[in-house]
Amino acid sequence: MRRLISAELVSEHNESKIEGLREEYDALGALLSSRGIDIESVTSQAKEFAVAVPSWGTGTGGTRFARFPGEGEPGNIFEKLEDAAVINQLVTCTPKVSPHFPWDSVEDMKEVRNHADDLGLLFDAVNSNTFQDQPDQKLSYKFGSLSHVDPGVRAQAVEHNLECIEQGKILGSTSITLWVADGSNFPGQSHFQRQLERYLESTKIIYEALPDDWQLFLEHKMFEPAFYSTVVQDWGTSVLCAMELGDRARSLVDLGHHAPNVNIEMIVSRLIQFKKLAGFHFNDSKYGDDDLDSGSINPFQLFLVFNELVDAEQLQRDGFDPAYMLDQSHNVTDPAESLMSSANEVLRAYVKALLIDRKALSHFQEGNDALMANQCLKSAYEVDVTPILKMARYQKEGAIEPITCFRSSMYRANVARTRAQPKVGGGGIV
Ligand SMILES: [Mn+2]
Repeated sequence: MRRLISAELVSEHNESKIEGLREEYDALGALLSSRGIDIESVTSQAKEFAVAVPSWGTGTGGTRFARFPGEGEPGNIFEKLEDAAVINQLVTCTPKVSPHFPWDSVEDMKEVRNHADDLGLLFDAVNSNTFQDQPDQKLSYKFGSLSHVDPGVRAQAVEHNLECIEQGKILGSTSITLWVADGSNFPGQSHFQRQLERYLESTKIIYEALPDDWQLFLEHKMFEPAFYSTVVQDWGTSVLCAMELGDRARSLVDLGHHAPNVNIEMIVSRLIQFKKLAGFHFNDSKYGDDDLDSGSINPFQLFLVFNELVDAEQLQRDGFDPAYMLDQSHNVTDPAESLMSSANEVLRAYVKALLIDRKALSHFQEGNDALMANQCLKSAYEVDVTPILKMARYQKEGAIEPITCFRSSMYRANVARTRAQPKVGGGGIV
């Protein structure tokens, strides 16, 4: 496996930190032991955790107003994979990349697979794009794609999804995520029911074309780019469509795609209960779909989501196998640093959820002891698990402090010398 940051640099970084880390780790080990928790077992679970990186997240995102790309950003799928490999080398929990087509399409997708193999990366869900027009495209998606009133546009959008599956097969993916921008901007513009019927009709063709070991993930989003209505606007519509399609269709939860203050952890619980949880697009949000870095605004909510996930994992719920991915728009940071920080925050939420005393929690729940039940959750949330995250990375030959190590490697400045100048300008919401 090719490493883009020298192993010597990473081990020098670790050498300077390991002594302090051992002390912190032992102190935390003693605290956890007093609660009946074996730190080594938690660390080994942390080492197994993985969250995928979106290929598009390796570049600067943007808003409707502007995009401010940084020097040395990746300009194609090969460079995106290189950045993803650096991220995984340092954080050790992001071994998969989720590609987006046609952005990541090349003549011979086998070359992409080989490049990823060489870098020690695998592929997560493939993503189709029917929310913008491509230069050589026959019909426009201005008024929708899979639910468009024109059967020709719907057929074109279906065809694109089938091509995405073919490309995904070459890459070794086993799922496709559908997010469509279809909706309306004016009351009266679209007939809600007929629009959803057309969406389902198109989606059924995609579902039928899935290889036997593939799943179809349906991603809902409340608003944007359509600002009055969206065809798959919430988890209710998403799960109804998934139920209509069949067992291999499930609902994907993007944390930013809900109204403010929605109880997302409860949605997660419902989807688990009915075997309809596809997985996640992790990010954070303050007002709407802000696409902010995971754990940067509301880390407690992220913890509560993982409380549900760990509960299902420990109960070994039938059919529970969610796909974890980051989906953020990095506007003011180096995308690699944001992705490293976010992978760490998602892992942190998972590890904290592992510390919850579920027997005690259940006891308080059954006894209607609301206050103690809440304190039981909080006592896990309040533990600083940083030493476990660091030790998990150290034991997997990653970096104890990934962002510090990344900066000292000068990776970005080095690739900026050979990569094409980034394009400045227009909006770039993805
Ligand atoms: Mn998403």
